[in-house]
Amino acid sequence: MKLYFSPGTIASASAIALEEAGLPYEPVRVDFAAGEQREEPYLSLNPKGRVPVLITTDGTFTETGAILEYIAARAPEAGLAPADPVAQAQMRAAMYYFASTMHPNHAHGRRGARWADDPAAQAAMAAKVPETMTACCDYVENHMLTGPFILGDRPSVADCYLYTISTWLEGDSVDITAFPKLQAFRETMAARPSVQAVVAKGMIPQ
Ligand SMILES: N[C@@H](CCC(=O)N[C@@H](CS)C(=O)NCC(=O)O)C(=O)O
Repeated sequence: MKLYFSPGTIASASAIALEEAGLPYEPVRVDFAAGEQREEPYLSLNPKGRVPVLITTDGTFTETGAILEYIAARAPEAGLAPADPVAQAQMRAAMYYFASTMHPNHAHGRRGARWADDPAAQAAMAAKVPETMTACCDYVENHMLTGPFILGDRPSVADCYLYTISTWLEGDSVDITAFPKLQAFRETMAARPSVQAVVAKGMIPQ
């Protein structure tokens, strides 16, 4: 498999899951500074101009939640997605929340041009990020982290997603010390060999 990534992005979630699953992959860096994600040949891989892209023998996949579920299904022995439908729905609820709410809130900080041309409007969106991301952390702390992990005692691909987003919090001016469960979760995940391997590959800047 090939995983297209840029350091510090949501693509790290898929890399962590691949490491957890024990599936070999080649990380391929996309140079955001050079705008490679918005040009050919990258646009032929992902017309959305975003990372991640996962190329597999089954096809080419985009969207973090879909990639994570594909990885979990490819390595059932790793137990990265539950068989129980209730736990599955809980895991998906977390991932949909990250994709539809928490990640877009973060993106309002540096990617405001997606939503407004007016520099003042972009600055207003960026100024709101600490507040909206803090509200998301409050939700995660009090309603999502039911144990050390999202599903309680056992890690799932949703935790790979949350860990990656949690690495953005200082940059978003969120005071993580206000969220002890989330802080403990981040420390637990950072100590896992999967995360350490992804850091060693330069995908999560330290
Ligand atoms: N819904 C997509 C979002 C992917 C996304 O927005 N990726 C960002 C990096 S975190 C990106 O590629 N941005 C490049 C750009 O905006 O030019 C997913 O979850 O995979």
